[in-house]
Amino acid sequence: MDYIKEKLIEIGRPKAETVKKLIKNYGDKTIQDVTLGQVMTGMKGMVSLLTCTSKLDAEEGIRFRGYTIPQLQELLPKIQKDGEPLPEGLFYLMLTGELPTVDDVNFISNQWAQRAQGIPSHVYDVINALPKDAHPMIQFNTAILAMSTESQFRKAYLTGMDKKDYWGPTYEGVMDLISRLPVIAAYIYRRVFHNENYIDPDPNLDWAGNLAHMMGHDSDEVKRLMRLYMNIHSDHEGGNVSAHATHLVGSALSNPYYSFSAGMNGLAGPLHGMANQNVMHWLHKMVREIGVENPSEAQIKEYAETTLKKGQVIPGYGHAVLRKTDPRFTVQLEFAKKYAPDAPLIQLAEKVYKVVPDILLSTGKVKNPWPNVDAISGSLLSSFGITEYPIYTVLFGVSRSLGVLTQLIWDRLYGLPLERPKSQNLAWYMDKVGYKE
Ligand code: CMX
Repeated sequence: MDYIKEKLIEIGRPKAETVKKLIKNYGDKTIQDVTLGQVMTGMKGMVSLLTCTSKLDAEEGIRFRGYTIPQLQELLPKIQKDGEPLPEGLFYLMLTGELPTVDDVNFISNQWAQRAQGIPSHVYDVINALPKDAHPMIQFNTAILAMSTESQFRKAYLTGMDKKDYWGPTYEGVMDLISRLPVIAAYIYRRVFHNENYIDPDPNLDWAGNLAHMMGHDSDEVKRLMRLYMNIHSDHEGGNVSAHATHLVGSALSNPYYSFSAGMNGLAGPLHGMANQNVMHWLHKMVREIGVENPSEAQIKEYAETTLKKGQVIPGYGHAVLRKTDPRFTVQLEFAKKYAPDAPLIQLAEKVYKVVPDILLSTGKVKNPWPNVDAISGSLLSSFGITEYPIYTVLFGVSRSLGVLTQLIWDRLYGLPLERPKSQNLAWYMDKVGYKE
């Protein structure tokens, strides 16, 4: 058993005991009143999930195990002193709650490099059977499901194991799956956009650096950008669609591949991870329709207002929880200013940022008019040469595996049961609040 698993037993067992005692001794305590509005508007703010990896504050943004993004940029191990932290370190932090040492990060990097070699050949056959113009998220999700033939959890479950040990093969499956996602993502990228001209992994590179390398973007800057991208998209508490879907499906003891694939199907929605691609469509359509490369603020305003008049959303803006500019937006803008200060797409994204919040506020209904992570991520990737927009949500998905699959390991460590909320019909709700037609 590796030392991380030993650590998880040490940390996880007492926590599982606490969960049991909470249910037994305090299970009938009311923790929150639920309003009809909450139920009917996507359960916003309804406390109903147990997640330890990260916490989202409406004003401040995300904290991973208590640390903000700027704090982690200082505290997590990096390759270059002025570089971005290695996502391996963030994974270790989310999993154990402790800041990693350089040795911890190297251990995970090596583990992932070794495990990445185990992708069975049928996974590539399955991808190759799909048309090349199938959206990369279709290819990505299909590959994830195809990899579930390797599920260690499924095999262990069939042998008949003790419930409290389920987390062990879940951990193994998660480590396998995370290690293989960059290889799959790069394979799809090269298949669709680079004439099937594939690039082997470099065993000396870290997980995110290798992804950039296998995609064919080998510069130091793109590797740094990929580390940043993989960190900031990794986790956003438990209630976002990709995390919640992974957790929900996992609660049926579906293996990590099934569970993660469910999360990725959610990520592929335009209100969630697909927004990064849609932002680029929106920007390019704007430039095309206005007819100039560098539209003025007045022209952007008019275009944004037309989008709203058509009953469409402005992608990259708004959030179900956040009520301020997303710190994941800010950190990307800072990166762009440092490494690509003159990139036209970044300047355009900044101009949109000046104009769009006021327009959204003026609707009187948008609760958060500020940019989210997707408002700039595509402009940034594009400015560094990754111009093929349909791959952006796949990259988001590779990153998201770090958080949601850590949450899945913790679901098993806590011993959480099958999720099964109660549903009611419309008449029940009308009756409950005394509504009369
Ligand atoms: N453009 C136009 N209208 C918007 C809007 C936007 N960017 N954001 C919210 N609204 C609208 C909603 O559609 C809703 O309209 P109706 O009352 O007519 O249905 C109203 O404002 C209230 O919505 P809200 O409570 O402010 O927002 P929600 O919590 O329901 O939705 C989100 C949040 C992200 C889905 C929404 O802001 C949105 O659609 N944004 C654009 C898509 C996007 O960027 N998604 C990525 C989010 C981050 C991620 O997961 O990656």
